[in-house]
Amino acid sequence: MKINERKKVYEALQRHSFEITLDLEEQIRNSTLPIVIDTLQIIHENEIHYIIKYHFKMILVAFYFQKASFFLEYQLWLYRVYFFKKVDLDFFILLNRLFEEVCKKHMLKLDCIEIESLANELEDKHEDLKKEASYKRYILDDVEAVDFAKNLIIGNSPYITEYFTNNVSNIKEFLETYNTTISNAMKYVGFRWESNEISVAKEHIATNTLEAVILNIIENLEENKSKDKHIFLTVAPHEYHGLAIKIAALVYRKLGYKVTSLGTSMPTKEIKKAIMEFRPDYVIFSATLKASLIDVALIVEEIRKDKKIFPQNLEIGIAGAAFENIVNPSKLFKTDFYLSKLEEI
Ligand code: B12
Repeated sequence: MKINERKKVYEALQRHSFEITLDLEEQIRNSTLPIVIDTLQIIHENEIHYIIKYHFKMILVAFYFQKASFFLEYQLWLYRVYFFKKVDLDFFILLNRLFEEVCKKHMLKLDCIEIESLANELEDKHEDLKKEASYKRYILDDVEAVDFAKNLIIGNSPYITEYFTNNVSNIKEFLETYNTTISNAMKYVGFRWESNEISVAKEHIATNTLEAVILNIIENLEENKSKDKHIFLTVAPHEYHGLAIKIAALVYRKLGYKVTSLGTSMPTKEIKKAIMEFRPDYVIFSATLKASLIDVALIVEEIRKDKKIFPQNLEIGIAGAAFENIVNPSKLFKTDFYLSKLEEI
């Protein structure tokens, strides 16, 4: 598809996002098809709303970046989650076809041709994705990380504190532990949620237990000399995954940087206002959800266009799990850098 066409489809989808998502949700809720009725017995009402919201965002991602693979990767994750919940995965083919029909109602026919071809592509890959979702398991050989994770899930703070006391006495050791045990343990927690073995509540307990101990550990590490550079950290709009930037903020302060962290749930307008107010040297967007890729792309585009922000001496960076598996993320997102690890700053 030519760049202009893809932009047209993307813009049409954005323009009609409200009608499309609302209509689709209604179609699902009012459907009398047995597969939909059965699925709604398993998937909670609120969950359907989120599935449609993320589905729409991932279609935007596919058109914005002209990469159907982003959508298919997301679809595989979705299939894994709902395979474990025993949903008939053919439901998602129906969802895609309904999406296509709804688009045809609200958008120009010409703009829907590419949406139809994306739905066809998914249908072609459906059986393979189903098979992959049914056997793809997260196997973690790191016994220490599994133990660590199990203790996080039950909120065993004394165990976590002792682990850090035994393994971390300086920033280098902290980073080693962070990139191995902690990262693996949290992935393990996520996989247990994905495979329907633990609840969101337990994900929260794990995060809160880790956060309470880890921030205290970093706080007590020795500080480096001041670097006279100001880092500004923020999470992609609409995301709750804020632990990584809380850790990043503290680590960078210890490394001698001046750090301003906006945390989660900041609207784009406020982020831009804050950049103008604080005039940092670097602004870094952290994103974890694949659906946030579109939010990050749009915010970077908006900041770059803003004449009140540029030509300020500002470098824009990205970091977070959402960018994993993307070849050259900084090129794709038109940023100055991408960090896969804290120490890459
Ligand atoms: C804890 C957690 C939550 C917590 C977040 C609490 C909080 N205060 O942060 C809660 C329960 C709120 C949550 C909610 C959701 N989550 Co969640 N969550 C996780 C979990 C288990 C761990 C994330 C985490 O904190 N890791 C520890 C931190 C330190 O590591 P990290 O974020 O991965 O960051 C690393 C790098 O990416 C990088 N990095 C990140 N930011 C930055 C910034 C800088 C400056 C630098 C240098 C580096 C850097 O550094 C870290 C080390 O490598 C992951 C599992 C996983 N695989 O990660 C799922 C996971 C991310 N969640 C997921 C999902 C789907 C959700 C929900 C949609 C559904 C749900 N589970 O409830 C909602 C989303 C709500 C929303 N709008 O954001 C999926 C995402 C799937 C996808 N690919 O899009 C995952 C992967 C679970 C899974 N296996 O399916 N979640």
